Amino acid sequence: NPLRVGIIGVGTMGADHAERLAHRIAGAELVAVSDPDTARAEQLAARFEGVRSIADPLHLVAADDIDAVLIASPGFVHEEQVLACLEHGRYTLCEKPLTMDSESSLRLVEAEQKGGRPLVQVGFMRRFDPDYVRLKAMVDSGDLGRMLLLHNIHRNKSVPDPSFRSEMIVRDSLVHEVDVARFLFGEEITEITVLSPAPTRAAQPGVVDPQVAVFRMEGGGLVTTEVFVNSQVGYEVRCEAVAERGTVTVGQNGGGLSTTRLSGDGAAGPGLWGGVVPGDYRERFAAAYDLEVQAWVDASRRGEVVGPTAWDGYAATAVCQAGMESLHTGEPVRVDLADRTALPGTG
Ligand code: ISE
Repeated sequence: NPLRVGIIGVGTMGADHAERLAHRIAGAELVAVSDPDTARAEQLAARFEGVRSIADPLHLVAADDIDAVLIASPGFVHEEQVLACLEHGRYTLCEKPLTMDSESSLRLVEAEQKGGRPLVQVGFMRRFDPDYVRLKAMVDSGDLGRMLLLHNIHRNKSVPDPSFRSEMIVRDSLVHEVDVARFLFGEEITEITVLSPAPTRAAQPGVVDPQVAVFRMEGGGLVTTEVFVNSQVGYEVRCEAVAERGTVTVGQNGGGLSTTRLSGDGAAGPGLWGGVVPGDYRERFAAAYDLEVQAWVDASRRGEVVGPTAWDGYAATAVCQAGMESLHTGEPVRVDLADRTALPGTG
């Protein structure tokens, strides 16, 4: 039987996922959507045959014909929605951030563990991006020796939402690099520093953009990240892993199509490269989102959870919370995670 899915939140990502589930994902059936903007939810539902709009997201979770829920609402409503999914035993794919602070994320980790079976996947789609997957395989193979450093660049053309202020850059954008660092190193982050360079005039007054973050890893590795959400140019996500015997880079030239060619000087001159920079994350990570949602559907139908877990969501939230503190002082802030072995159902 197909996995019967409901989507909560019909903003950019919710609508994108609806399209994906309805047309590109095997083994899933989009059944219902829910959003406080009921007119928008109804409009989206009307685009697909047999899909209904349910005003209250918690009613969607509880509906008899729902097996799994994709949560694409804003982070501040995630805790109650994920809890409802856990209570009703719904497989859940929750977009990042898992919740707004580490305490509430930890409550979800604990609630899931008390329920006795994993149900939550967090929407860190980079883990499904074929380029990041290749980079991880190369690092894990050990051919290049131990990984020492990661350098990330994360640029958005602009952010549409006026509420996207300095802290949100940490919580909504930097959080991806937090997960990438934990994923590639396979370790926790123990300290974060967020520095505030002079801001671009394209940012709203008072917003720190760009930002530069430094993470210290458990094993001593360091990660540097530039986040710049009003770069004006396009969506650029790059990651360079530096290991003892070489480096590997993802997303050179914006992660889009890239070309090399001769300069005007002909064969004697230097080579040039150029290409196209994708406009936004839906374009750059289209394959990652497809693979992520397909993996979620396949795993849910097998009664399993794959990919980033509630713990990964919690750890990322805890790092970002420390990052928001560092944003105000420029000083390093320690990240203290809960003792994983002391959680119910583990250790
Ligand atoms: C957005 O929420 C995302 O998740 C994108 O990947 C990120 O690049 C963007 O900055 C966020 O606003």
